Amino acid sequence: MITIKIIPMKKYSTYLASMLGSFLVLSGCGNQDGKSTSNGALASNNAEKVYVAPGEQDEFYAFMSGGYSGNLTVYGLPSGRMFKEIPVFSQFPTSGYGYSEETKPMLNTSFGFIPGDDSHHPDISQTNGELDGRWLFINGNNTPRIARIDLKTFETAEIIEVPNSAGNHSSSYITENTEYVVAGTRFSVPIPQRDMPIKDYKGNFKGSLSFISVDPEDGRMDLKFQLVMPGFNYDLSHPGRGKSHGWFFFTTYNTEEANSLLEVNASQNDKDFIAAVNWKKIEEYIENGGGTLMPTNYAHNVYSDETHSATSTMKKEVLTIDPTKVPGAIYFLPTPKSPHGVDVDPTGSYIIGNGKLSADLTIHSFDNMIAAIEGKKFDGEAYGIPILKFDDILGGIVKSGGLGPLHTEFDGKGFGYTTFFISSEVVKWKVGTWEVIDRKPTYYSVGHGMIPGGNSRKPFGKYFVSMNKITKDRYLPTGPELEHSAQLYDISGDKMELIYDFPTHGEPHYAAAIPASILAPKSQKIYKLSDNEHPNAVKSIPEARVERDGNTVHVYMAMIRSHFTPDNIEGIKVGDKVYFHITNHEQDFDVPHGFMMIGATNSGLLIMPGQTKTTVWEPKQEGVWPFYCTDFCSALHQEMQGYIRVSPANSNIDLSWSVGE
Ligand code: K7E
Ligand code: CUA
Repeated sequence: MITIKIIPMKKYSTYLASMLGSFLVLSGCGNQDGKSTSNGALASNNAEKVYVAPGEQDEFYAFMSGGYSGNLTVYGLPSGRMFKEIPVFSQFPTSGYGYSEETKPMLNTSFGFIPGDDSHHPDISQTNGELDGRWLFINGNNTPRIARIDLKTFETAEIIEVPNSAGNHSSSYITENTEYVVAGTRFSVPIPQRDMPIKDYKGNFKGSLSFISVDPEDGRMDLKFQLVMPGFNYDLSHPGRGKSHGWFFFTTYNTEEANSLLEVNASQNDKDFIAAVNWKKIEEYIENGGGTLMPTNYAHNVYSDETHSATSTMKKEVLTIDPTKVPGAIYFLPTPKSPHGVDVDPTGSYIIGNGKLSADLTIHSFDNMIAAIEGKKFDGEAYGIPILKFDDILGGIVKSGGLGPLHTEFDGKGFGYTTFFISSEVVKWKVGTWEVIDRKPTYYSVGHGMIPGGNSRKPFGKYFVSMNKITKDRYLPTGPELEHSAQLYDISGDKMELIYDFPTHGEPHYAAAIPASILAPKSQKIYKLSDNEHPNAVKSIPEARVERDGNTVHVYMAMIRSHFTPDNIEGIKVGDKVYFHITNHEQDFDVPHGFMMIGATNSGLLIMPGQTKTTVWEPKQEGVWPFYCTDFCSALHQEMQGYIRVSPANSNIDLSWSVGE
């Protein structure tokens, strides 16, 4: 017992000392630089670069993942102004998402109703490798899910659960025609899940890589197949593009297959792997009848803009692929130092491994990889999957001089920008010559960086956003909890220039941005009342009514500036369950109405023009109880209210309702 503990602890402390040592030295000088450069950043020409005058609009939309908020926030660039929080995996009282009867099914999973998650990586749909601005995909990391956001309505349109997965981290990146959105498991687990000793992990746990097809017309997702890979940790992923379209690359760490104190035990191998997956080969294999259907259970939740309601369907099987059965489809690229991000340059020629315990960036060449595969130059295999030789596939090394590279973005002008967590900086380097061009500090400990379109064949290389993990002294203190900090760099010139800081919500691991000129013209303004197919919609005032069915009461209600129809209801009894189905009759942009009922153990609702939403109230006490509109909708907003008379459970007062009487 004792020896087992002592050996790793020794390594552990050496390792920690070396990592912390460099962290303290580098972030220490980063701090001091901070004081001086931040004065430089206040130069008036920099202020002008981010100043969006009152009434003017931003150049880009930036969608920042919400991390542990489970949501997605929308910002303008360069102003850093927040426009909206889009609820995705979490209940959201602001709008009633996840609380209204219509949206509860969106949060259904095989584990039941889950009101929160941890969202990491948004990615915008593409056509021919360019952002098309139709949808945005984002992963739920904890209870493995992928959501699709409709970029016309900026609402969550669909959530698909990913079975046989745990820690859906290498997600939700898309191929260059949005053929697939992928998911990869961070934690390998028994597949199928079963009761077994944890110590038997090695060789028995598996990691799934899931390919989810996206319907080119309506964006609907469908889990096409799942590769059942060796039990490593699959961390991040990126699609090939251009010449490497048809391939997908996934980083792994913990090829040691350790199941305890990974901090030490998963850092033993000098190199882990990037898994290169030829998904077109796998498609062929499936077309020829390959793959095995495995029984499973996962939720597929779809929201309809016509019925304004979501439905949840439980799916019962998944097509699994044994990688050793598809020769030529999967290879391992040895990559030093526990790589975190894997990124592919806009031409698709280079695959960048960001070895997080390293100073250097390993660049694999796609052409070299293909040549090595064709020459069958392998360096052994892992669980039947061929390992290519490091030197054969190497395209170059960026001797960065930084420490702890995590992620790389591209500007479309031939440069890569890599974030370094430990040395708190972003380093600009030249694709092909691998020389370092520029470096700037970040405040502090940057995770991902983001360039609008940086994940596509055509980036818009004007700004770089650094998403930092530590905020410390950047803003006024707000108690122990600080929002994370983003920093905006102007990258239009040779040298990067830090021009702005702004706080972000939750933990934006990654972000995706797109020119406003692509999205803004398509942004929907209202829902047409005439298209409303909600089964409980009140589309004309005479349809407003109240109906009793045993102890259940349905209130079919309409709202328009500045009253509810009906607004007085009598004949409700203690112990009833009252459903309010409320339709907003406005047909003007930006005129929502809200609804809150005293004592309702639920959030309120915010109902958009033309939309119907439902909430439940269970009156517990006799009396006359008000409800009101929560959104200041007109000069007579305070008049937008109503009463419900609640009588004893045994009373015989008839149900009645009225407005204006
Ligand atoms: Cu935070 Cu992409 Cu989840 Cu790196 S990940 S930082
Ligand atoms: Cu409707 Cu305020």
